[in-house]
Amino acid sequence: NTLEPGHLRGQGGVAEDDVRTACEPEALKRAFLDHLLYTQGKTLEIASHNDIYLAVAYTVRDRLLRRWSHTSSRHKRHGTRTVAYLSAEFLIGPSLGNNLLNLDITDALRETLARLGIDLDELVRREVEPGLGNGGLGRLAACFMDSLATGEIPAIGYGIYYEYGIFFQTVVDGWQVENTDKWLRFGNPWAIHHPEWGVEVKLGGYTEHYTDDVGRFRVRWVPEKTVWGTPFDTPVAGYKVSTVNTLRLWRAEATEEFDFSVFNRGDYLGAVNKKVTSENLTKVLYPNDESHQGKELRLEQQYFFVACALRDMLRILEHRGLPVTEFPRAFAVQLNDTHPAIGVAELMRLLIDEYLVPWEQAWEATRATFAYTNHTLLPEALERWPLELFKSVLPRHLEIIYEINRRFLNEARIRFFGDESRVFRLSLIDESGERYVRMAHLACVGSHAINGVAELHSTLIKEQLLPDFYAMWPEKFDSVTNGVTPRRWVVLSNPGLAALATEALGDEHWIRDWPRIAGLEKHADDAAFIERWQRVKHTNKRSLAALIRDETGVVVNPDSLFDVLVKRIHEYKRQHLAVLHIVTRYHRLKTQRATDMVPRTFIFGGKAAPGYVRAKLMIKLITAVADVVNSDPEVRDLLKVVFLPNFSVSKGQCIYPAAELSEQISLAGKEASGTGNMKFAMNGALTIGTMDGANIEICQEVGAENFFAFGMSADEAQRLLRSGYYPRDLYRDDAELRAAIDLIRGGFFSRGDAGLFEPLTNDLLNEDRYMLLADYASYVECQDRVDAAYRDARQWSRMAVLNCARSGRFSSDRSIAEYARRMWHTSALPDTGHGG
Ligand code: T68
Repeated sequence: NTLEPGHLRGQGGVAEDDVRTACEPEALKRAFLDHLLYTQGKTLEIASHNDIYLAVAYTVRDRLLRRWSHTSSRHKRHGTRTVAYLSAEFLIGPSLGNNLLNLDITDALRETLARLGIDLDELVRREVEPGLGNGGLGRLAACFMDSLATGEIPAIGYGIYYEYGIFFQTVVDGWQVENTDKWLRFGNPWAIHHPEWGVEVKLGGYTEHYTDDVGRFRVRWVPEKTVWGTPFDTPVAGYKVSTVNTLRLWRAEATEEFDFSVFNRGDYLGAVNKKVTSENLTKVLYPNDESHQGKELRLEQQYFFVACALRDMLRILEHRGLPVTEFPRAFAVQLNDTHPAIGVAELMRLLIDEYLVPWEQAWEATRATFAYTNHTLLPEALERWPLELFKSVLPRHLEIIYEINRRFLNEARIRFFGDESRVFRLSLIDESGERYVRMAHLACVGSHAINGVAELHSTLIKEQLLPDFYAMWPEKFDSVTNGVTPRRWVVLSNPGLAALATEALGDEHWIRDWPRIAGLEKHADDAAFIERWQRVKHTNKRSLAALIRDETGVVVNPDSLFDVLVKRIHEYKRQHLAVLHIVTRYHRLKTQRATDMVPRTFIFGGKAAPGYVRAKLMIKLITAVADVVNSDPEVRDLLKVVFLPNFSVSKGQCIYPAAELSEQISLAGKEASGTGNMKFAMNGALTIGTMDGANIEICQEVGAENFFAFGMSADEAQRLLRSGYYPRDLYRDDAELRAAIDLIRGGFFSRGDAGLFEPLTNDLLNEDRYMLLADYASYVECQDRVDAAYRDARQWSRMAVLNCARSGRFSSDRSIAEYARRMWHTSALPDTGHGG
């Protein structure tokens, strides 16, 4: 068994292997000191924090490498279908703690380092995380990589090695300020660079059509420029299994150090400039979630990583000695939203232009290869590229897309005889005004499966987003509810809860089989268990309170109700609805001396897209209300409001375990799924939420009596909108709502500056696209029920236990099992224990 320390003995392993592979404290110590000296060039006496961190990281990475290479040779030998998960974002979070957990060496290493006077937990806490994603979509990709490895499913994650990840957020005078995220400054010990697997990627230029020597019709793409892509491979270990999969992220470089034609003309700076331009390609992650801007560089990024990924798969195919026609049997390619959808045209291009496969055969292979996951219904998030821009970057792909479209629309004309308006709607090219390439349509025609990320979302895709495609191919449409990994989001984040669960359930099987957490249910009425549960929660709350104090200076009461809203800042997510409720509470305190209120701490966190002015104003509103409320002596600790800057994976790990109330308050029909909602529930927070996304499924699972549901359903909201929605009438008729809005727009929270929040308040009164005012009364009433419930601490904890115990469905292990069975047709390839 490769899991046994020192397993290489007897397999021809030599002594040096021990320092790389053995996991006993003595071996770990030697390995660490070796790396400190021979990799970092330091002795313990003069080592910096970073030297120590890197030496520890290399020590841990060594322990992944043999399994990693065994995994890839096993995959090669068995030729099992490999999942290629294509995503522009992988928000993996810090690696050290996760790798230690999955290798099962946390305690051994902690003990070893402690003897050297080093605190492992501090190294874990201070680790710089790669912010290579915006939010839910990128984090989902990371949870999926963990579950694929744990499920021992052959998989490679393909994406971009951004030099700058999502910006680092600070708050200055209440406003968001963006700072660059130089996550690579001190080195990244987890990735291994493989320049030898570099790939050339063409961009721009034009095409030439010609007939080759044997009379075949051929196309040549003459690019304007080429860039060089090289992969950075990060091992992704499964939990206590020998499988180690790969996350392969690509960085762009110049193909030639200098462009000699320019150089020879004496334009040295011009030549170097071209190199810099190529390297700009993977410089920075676009920080906009849920909004599409047709930027050329973004299209180049998308094509770049997809082209690298497909080339890499062809290289692997060849290495396995398989012909190109075996592509779909070797790979199942999952498109994480439309960002990699250009892959459909790129695989076609490779097959027909470079491998000379006939069109029909190439098309069949392409469709058998791809599957597409949609993550949003918001119209502004749907990717469409202006035709001219698209043509200037990818001239050959545009031709291929035209041909795909021609054949597809002919099929549609026959299927929907006489219905030209439907053909117009189905087209891959939007011709209603300025012409665009519709990436979701390309993804649909080029895939054998299309899925939404929660039940409601999948229904709305079929009924509203892509109804014509659904009419054409109902069998392609599926639904896979998102999930999150319990390894990171419970075991690593909430060790107190993990220990309690293991004790109550009698073993650790729940860590790989999350539905077993249901076993906690029978302890929900056990007073001793509840008391321990409460102690864990209280400890977590105290840690979060300390973090809040360190980062914001605000002192919060750990005995107050921790009410948390953390996610990207967006109007549809309605953080400002939470603010209206807080202002209503404040107003009650000031006018009714409502001192019997349950003390609450409202904790906000999340980033706004730098160009999203409204969202940034929402942050200012939160901080402005916080300033007033927190400094009003009359309020005491009945009400505290905190905006915790730079919400990230690491921050999440401190926040979810300490939360008691999870705010999931998007307008029904707008949040595709949500995944934070699941992290909260697993950690025993109760949800106050709308019937949106996966909230609906969480409510079903935990029981309506353990869930604070409010607001309109998606149907009700749409009906109200259609029948005429007049937010000003609601304002006029609801005194508390009026008081809250008037306080904000009268300048009470902005030192008399009545204009500051006007863009927000005017919008609420006049348009209110996300219907806050329609849900306000229901929300506030529901929050009053939360107070009443919280007064009975024992009963509250019982409900919290039930939320955790009934969250079994929300592990990403379940999501991955569904994708594997229904869309990828892959299965696990476990290690039989007989070496590589
Ligand atoms: C999220 N989408 C959904 N997008 O909003 C959320 N978009 O409901 C869902 O749970 C989650 O995906 C996982 O399915 C995003 O996070 C982005 O971050 C994004 C980034 C770039 C462009 C568009």
